[in-house]
Amino acid sequence: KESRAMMFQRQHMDPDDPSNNSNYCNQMMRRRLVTEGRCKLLNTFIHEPLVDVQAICLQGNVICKNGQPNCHKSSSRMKITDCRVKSNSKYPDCDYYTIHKERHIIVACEGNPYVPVHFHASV
Ligand code: PAP
Repeated sequence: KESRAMMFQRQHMDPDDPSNNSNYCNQMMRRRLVTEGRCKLLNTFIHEPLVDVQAICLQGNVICKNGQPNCHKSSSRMKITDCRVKSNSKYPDCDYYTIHKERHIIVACEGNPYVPVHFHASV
């Protein structure tokens, strides 16, 4: 069975540089099986080495929006791509805007080792 840590990597990690291709999100959301069952409204891919993203779990601790205490904010900005669904897209034909940003990111971490399991926000 896929662990929460593996699910985070599948849905959010892409250490390659941001793509020029405006179809990036349509392809990645499908390839990484993020659109199984519904068109997820917003999903973020992170273009940084996995070790640098895992290290966020040792960086600034913040309270998550749901009140849980296990959120952590990256001390540096990271290259990310936001995939935001177009309002006219109809499952299973999920159509996304591809939006590149450089932001601090907030992830929730769990377990031993303490690793990212949920992408919370970019700020
Ligand atoms: P996401 O990364 O796309 O946000 P999401 O399904 O919201 O995915 O979160 C992934 C897992 O992190 C969830 O576990 P589950 O798949 O077994 O349901 C969620 O419960 C877990 N999680 C851990 N800590 C938090 C937190 N502070 N806030 C939200 N989800 C959390």
